[in-house]
Amino acid sequence: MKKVWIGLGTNIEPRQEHIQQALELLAKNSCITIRKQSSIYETAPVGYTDQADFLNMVLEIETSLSAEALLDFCQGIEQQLGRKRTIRFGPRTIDLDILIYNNENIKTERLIIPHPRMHERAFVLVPLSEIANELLLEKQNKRVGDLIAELPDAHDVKKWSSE
Ligand code: PH2
Ligand code: MG
Ligand code: MG
Repeated sequence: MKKVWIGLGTNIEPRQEHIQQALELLAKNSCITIRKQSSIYETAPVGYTDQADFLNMVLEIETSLSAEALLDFCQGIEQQLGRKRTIRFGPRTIDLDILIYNNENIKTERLIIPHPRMHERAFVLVPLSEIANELLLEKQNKRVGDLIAELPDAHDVKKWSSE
């Protein structure tokens, strides 16, 4: 079994439903067990800023799937939830990013793991710190909690509630 962290993001309504459906589809796969899940956070768009705010969260899962097979499964969920790929970093019904896979370094046409931008993204690190504050990002040689302390916008990432 591999230990894997996955980041979820959505900024097209109904956002909460998209997250919920993605969680259900992941949980239904007999090769995947969700071990931990962060709260849901509301975050300002990063990269391409002329779009709606996101809901983001992070999961720790255990899986027998290879990284490629997990990517296929995640992309299948994105398609089922109606994701259209148009603008890079643009609006999406759901985005599932494999952040870390079994502490492996993977570089293929389709996949770079650890996720190459995760260490600088508050919308990834803040939810991740809730479930893995001590996790070491080997490339940066820093723990999640220490990386957050260096981010100017970490306090903008706030827990979201549906009420
Ligand atoms: N995802 C992106 C680009 N920008 N901004 C926020 N706040 N949350 C995201 O999930 C996000 C983003 C590309 O995947
Ligand atoms: Mg992404
Ligand atoms: Mg993605």
